[in-house]
Amino acid sequence: TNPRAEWFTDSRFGMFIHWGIYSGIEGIWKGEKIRHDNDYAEWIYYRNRIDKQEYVKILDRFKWNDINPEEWVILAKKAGMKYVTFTAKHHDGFALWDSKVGNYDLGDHSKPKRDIVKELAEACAKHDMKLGLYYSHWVDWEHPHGWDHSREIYGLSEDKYDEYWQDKVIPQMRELLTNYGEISLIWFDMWIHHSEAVVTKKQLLQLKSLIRELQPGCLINSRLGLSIEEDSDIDYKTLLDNQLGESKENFPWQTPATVAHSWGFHAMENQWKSTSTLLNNLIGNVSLNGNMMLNIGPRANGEVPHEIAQRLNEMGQWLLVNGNS
Ligand code: FUL
Repeated sequence: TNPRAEWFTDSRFGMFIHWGIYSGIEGIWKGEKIRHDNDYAEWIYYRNRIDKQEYVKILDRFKWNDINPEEWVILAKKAGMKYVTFTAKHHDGFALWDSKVGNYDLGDHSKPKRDIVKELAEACAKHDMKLGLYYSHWVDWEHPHGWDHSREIYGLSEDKYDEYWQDKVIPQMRELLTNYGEISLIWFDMWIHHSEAVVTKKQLLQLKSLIRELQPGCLINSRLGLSIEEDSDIDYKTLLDNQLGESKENFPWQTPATVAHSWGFHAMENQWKSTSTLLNNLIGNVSLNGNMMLNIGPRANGEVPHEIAQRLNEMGQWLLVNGNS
């Protein structure tokens, strides 16, 4: 067993937070009729080939005074969750902290200047909550040499990709692991194996050693792109619902889950799971020694949709009576 991951296996229940520029678009771009298999709100920039300047301008509409990440942490606490994982950088490449790497980050595009990672880190410290960060390392739609499906068609050169890696991924991860106190886990997001991708094993190992060097206690998921079988130093597996058969093996694992469908806030959401379904999923995971990380997609003003808040509160009430701690 992996002593680093003990707290994680014991935690059982965490909160995933998808929030970014896309939250202000709410899932539909200029009357878009969804015809793609991927209709996630957080994929809208890519799906509609939105112009980068136009995309970042969405931030001008954000009501900065209303946004208070502490409310997300308080909700997590009430739900009985033990950690939160925030999308510091999603596939759109926009950094939701005050990054000195480039100028595609909240420090350069919010007035007054905001740093959501910092605010969240402070709220977590205050409420005794562990903080994890989602970082899209493999996919980056903003950087000219980052990976996306359409660029791949023209053939991405490994040299150019390495420029993206060394100029953006490594220095940004260094910032995240240096400036915000303890980071309990990183949730990388690469759903294919590195042998099928432009990213190399060498790059992934470089990223892993950076984390081990700066935050030796920080957990790393299998979506770094290296499997646990290949590298026993990976801390936990990311499993999807249809992979739960695998979960009986002896390693820490987690399934990420949504309350409805999209991860980012979507105005047309209509497939809300019931509280009892969500509780059943949680219990199912726990019975197989796993974790469930349930997602909230707050609106641009930070508000958590009431459908989600209600279910989380109900789960918390159930856990108060039936849970262990
Ligand atoms: C996927 C991403 O493509 C989705 O947008 C979302 O973040 C989900 C948790 O992981 O790989």
